[in-house]
Amino acid sequence: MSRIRVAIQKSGRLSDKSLSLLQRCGLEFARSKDKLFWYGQDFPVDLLLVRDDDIPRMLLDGVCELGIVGQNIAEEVMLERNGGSGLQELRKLRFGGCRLSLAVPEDSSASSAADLNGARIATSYPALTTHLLSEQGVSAKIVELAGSVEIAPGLGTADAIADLVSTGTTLRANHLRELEVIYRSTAALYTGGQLSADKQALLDRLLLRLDGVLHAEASKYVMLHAPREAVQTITELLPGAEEPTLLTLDGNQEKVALHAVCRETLFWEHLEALKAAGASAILVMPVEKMLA
Ligand code: PRT
Ligand code: ZN
Repeated sequence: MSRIRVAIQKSGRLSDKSLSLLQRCGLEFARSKDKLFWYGQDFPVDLLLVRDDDIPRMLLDGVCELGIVGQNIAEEVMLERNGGSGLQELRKLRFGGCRLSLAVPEDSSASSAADLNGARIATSYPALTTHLLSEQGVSAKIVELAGSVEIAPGLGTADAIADLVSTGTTLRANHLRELEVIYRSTAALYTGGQLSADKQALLDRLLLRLDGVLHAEASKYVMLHAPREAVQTITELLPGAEEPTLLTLDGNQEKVALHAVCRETLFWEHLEALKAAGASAILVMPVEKMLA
């Protein structure tokens, strides 16, 4: 029987969330001694634990059928190969979010990407940065660095950097100012190309489970008390909710209990708006799995 292999990052920012996502899809693995290959139990999907930078190439070389990696890395590899196809993004995932930003020393007079024409820009993403800048008509001299990009301007080896940012702490610690976001990235699930019919059937089963998990993550089950006349307004305020269930409250004619599944992220602002519309006793519960 066919099996498929999923490559995930061995140790880094994406590791725990990638593994936990697969586990929530019902996959369980026998952890092997060498720790690089974990055999899938019950479901024929095995795990490869590798450096994130190796994942796109492993997909293109057919070493594995699936991989979870940052879009930043997948895009870089695709552009390196002149957009030469190969990687296909199957699903965006809800972790690993960051932005690729241009940054300059705090005292620089640059105010936008256009001011970096002809400048030396240090980055670990040379192809992506060149591509994004050229879309803006900016041509820069790329200084490729594998890591510690943020120290290049201080060392005098670059005038600016293009690096991943999440909180901005690294930029501030190095006296750099974020000039412009040029790309936004999240982790995503990729495949490397055409699969045989039996592997495709396996992938389809896995994607069905994955979609269930991803929808459930964004969804919440909401229970609240609503004045009868505000039911319509309150339902419209619940993001992505359709046809709520209404239940009578014993001994209370003015209010009903309203239960609904919100299929989109429920922010504090939504809850505040519900309260303002007359909702009370609001309970928000996680949804563990969801199949349409
Ligand atoms: O060893 P291996 O090669 O597998 O790991 P790695 O060190 O290359 O990658 P890792 O674990 O650091 O990042 C893996 C992926 O996480 C990246 O490819 C991105 O898709 C995503 N990601 C999300 C980030 C960040 N956020 C991030 N903040 N990757 C790197 N950073 C770095 C950034 O380069 C900078 O040095 O964090 C610093 C900035 O963070 P703030 O919070 O100070 O702004
Ligand atoms: Zn890496």
